[in-house]
Amino acid sequence: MTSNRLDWKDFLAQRRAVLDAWPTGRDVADIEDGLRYQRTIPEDKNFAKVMSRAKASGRTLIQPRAGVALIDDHIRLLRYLETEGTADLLPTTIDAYTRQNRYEEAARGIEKSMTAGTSLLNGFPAVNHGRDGCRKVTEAVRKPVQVRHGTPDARLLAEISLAGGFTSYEGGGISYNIPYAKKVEIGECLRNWQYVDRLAGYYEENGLAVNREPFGPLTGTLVPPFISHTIAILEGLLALEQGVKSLTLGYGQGGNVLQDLAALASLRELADAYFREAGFEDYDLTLVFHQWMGGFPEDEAQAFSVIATGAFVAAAARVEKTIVKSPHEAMGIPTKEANAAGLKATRQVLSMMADQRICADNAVIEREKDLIRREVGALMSAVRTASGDDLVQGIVRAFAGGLLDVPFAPSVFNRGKVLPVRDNEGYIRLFAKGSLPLGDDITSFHKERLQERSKAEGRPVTFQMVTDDIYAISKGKLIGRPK
Ligand code: 8ZB
Repeated sequence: MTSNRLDWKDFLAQRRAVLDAWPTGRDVADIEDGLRYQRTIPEDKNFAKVMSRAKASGRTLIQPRAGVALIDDHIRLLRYLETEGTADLLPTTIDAYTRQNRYEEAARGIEKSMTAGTSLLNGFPAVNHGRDGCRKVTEAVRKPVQVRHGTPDARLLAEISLAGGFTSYEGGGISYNIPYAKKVEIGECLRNWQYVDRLAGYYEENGLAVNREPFGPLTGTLVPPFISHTIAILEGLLALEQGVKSLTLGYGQGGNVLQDLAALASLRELADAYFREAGFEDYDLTLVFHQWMGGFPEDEAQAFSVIATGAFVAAAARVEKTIVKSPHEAMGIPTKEANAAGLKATRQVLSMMADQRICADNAVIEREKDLIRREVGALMSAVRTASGDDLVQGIVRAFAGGLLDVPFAPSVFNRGKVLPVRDNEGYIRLFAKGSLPLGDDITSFHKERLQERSKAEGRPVTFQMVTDDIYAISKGKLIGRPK
């Protein structure tokens, strides 16, 4: 798979239309202005540098999600999370209208929020607030700030974010489409994300480190590690092609501790191997572990326990960053206090674990790592075969043929034939593999493991079992056993 860097002339031609989509686009028309501004940001507020330092020192950093409609409220919220919550890294979570490029509606949301005196948007509408609104936010806090969203066409948001002083940008052409959108064509989305990565690459060429983080957990619903790993690696390759250097790949907690540890160890190893094989050497890879992304218990004490087990795995796996949940997860967007409580619960576990080495040699972890390696290998070579010389085309064809398939995703461009289910120890396995190009050795291993559970529960593996597993953690269990 050769490099397909977006041509600079094409980039600039696109750029005009991108910036015309909303009046605040005009404020970032001078691309050099964004570079000049980023040069004034101190190193310890640069997301890429701070992630890199965490890697060197073996520390796990904590980051919440947070975003409200109005600038001053958003600043108060972030300041609270960095002081009370002890957050190492800050987010700016973008509202749903902005994620869908519906800036008129975001504008009405801002107005209504001002009248109501409270946020009526589910995030920070960064495009509407524009470059200077973003600069106000990023200047008001001490920690690096990342834009977190879920936007299939995130080009204008990226322009405004980088010119606005954010030093990290979440998302990717698969991970912000397949789990988030129903009808966005994959090739078009990937090309729009090439633009985002090219923009980040341009900052890098000018000596300004911009961290990029594909969204690892995808649908957050029983996603087998090899599926999210393959997509993370593909999005990593696409980003590197465009000149991205600081790359954070993610994985969402599955719940079986050994599977999660194996997944995190193999994500690092496999990403490095595939990047190097593709000829990339000059990049800085870090990992993010997401605390449980599925349904949470409503009870706050129970929710804290889910948070703490995630924190334990993050520490044991020695990832550079963990995204923290709150005890309000089951209810929706947390109050600032609940958000800080999730951070502090996580901090406690990480601190107690800081000097411990947990993830040593372990035959089960090795077995799972080897399995993931073979599974990712099967998918990657299928995508490569489908690619010819163009990774974008390869990914489009792979989804069309079901060679890539994300469980429980809303996109019509995703086959949706893969069904995961837990085995008798809670490992996430495949009940239905759809058209995933996995060999018989792999599929029979999955089958055997599921037969064990079937026998233990005295019921066949059915869609009911899948449903039981989806709700199990919210009901206080890992595995959805019959009563
Ligand atoms: C895919 C991410 C879902 C998670 C949280 C949800 C959930 C979304 C906000 C937020 C704080 C926000 N989330 N929007 N958390 N402030 N504006 O993202 O609660 O955990």
